[in-house]
Amino acid sequence: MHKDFEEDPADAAARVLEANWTGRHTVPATGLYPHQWSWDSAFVAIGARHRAPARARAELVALLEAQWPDGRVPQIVYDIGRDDDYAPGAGFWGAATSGLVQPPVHAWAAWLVHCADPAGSAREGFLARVYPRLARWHEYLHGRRAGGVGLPVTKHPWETGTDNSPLWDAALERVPPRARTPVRRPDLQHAGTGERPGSRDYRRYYRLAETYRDAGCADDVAIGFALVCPLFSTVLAVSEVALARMAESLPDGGCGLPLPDDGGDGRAGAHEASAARLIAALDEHLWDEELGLYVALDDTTGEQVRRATVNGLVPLLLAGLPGAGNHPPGGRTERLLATLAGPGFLGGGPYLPSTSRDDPAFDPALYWRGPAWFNMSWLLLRAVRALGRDDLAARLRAHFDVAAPQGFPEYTDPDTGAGRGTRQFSWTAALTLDVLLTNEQAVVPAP
Ligand code: 2M8
Repeated sequence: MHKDFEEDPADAAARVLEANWTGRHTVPATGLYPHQWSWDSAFVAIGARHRAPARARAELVALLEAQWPDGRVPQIVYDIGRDDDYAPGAGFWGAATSGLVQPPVHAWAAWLVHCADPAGSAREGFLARVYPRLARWHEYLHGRRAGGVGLPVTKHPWETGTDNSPLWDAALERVPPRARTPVRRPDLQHAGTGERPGSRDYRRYYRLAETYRDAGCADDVAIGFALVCPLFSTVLAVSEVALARMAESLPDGGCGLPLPDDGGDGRAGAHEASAARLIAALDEHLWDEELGLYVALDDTTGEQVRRATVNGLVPLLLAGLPGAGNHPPGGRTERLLATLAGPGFLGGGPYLPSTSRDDPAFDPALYWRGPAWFNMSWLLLRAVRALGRDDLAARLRAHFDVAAPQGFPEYTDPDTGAGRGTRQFSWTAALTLDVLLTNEQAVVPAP
């Protein structure tokens, strides 16, 4: 019998995080992803907080140290010694980090990390250290990244974290599949071509990244891709609530940072208000009554992108947020739960697919177009737990049972649970650890 079968799954998961720790941060996977990735580090910290809270804090602090002066937290912080092992690298950006971003899960992660070890956090002054940077990160998203409907736009599929989702297909089609920079694919040494985006998509990815880079990563220049994503907007709202809890916990209510214009209730009140604004905009502009979930919005055309993906279920998290009021309105929570349990998602097979089984692009093997990802199972698990739906929670939790026996794969087939992509993948290990070691019911716990 393989060693992992004998080992306690939590010990096996902790071992993966240990192996992927470089001394400064945790790589998502030593071969395929050899640098520090933004939202991966947030998920890693969420898992690491249980057994290595100081490490979890260090993970987030290291990422936030790479913050740009304009407030953005970069998608990738490069390990320069390994620049040939992933493309595009630091040489492409002419900088130590990528100029793109990823979904803002960080403040939520930082709050969960704090709550797991408040004494250690206080000893290190963790909140006082990270809160101002996280607040500036959100200001960047609310300011320079505000789209027409007041929700943040993503400027590249890589920024969505769900890179190859059919949500981005139509917008990507408009990008010429020609880049000046030769496209290198070191990723294909570590994952099958059938599991990764195709070369035409990669040429478009490069073209967009090049255009953004050459515009000095300025956000007021149209580069041909500006998409509002329900997942990105939702985690920003959850993270705003986490920032409110942080501000309340700090002795000066927020490190003496200036109050935003509408900060009548102090910084905590301003974060709550900001979450409420995001939620209202999401409800007004991203709901799709026919599909029974939220969809993306193309900020260039003003049109909704009507594709059913797991991104559109993630707003269920907002139903469990304290202070989110009557959200989602008009029975939408029940409708979302029905979609989650319906044939396109959990009703059609054992694990939660990234793209609905009913969508024409559904492919159980292809990266973000069908496979079940552990971070998505984790986000929805948190949502349904907060809503007291133990039946759905048990279904989502079952995904984590197949992680350790298969060496913590990057994702799995949504029907068979067979591992796909790379192995010893950090967020799979971290979130498995979290599911095994916590029973938290609240989306954002009280201090
Ligand atoms: C994947 O994205 C990178 C680019 O950022 C890639 O495909 O090379 C995505 O799954 C993304 O969500 C993730 O953060 C990254 C590292 O795990 O890999």
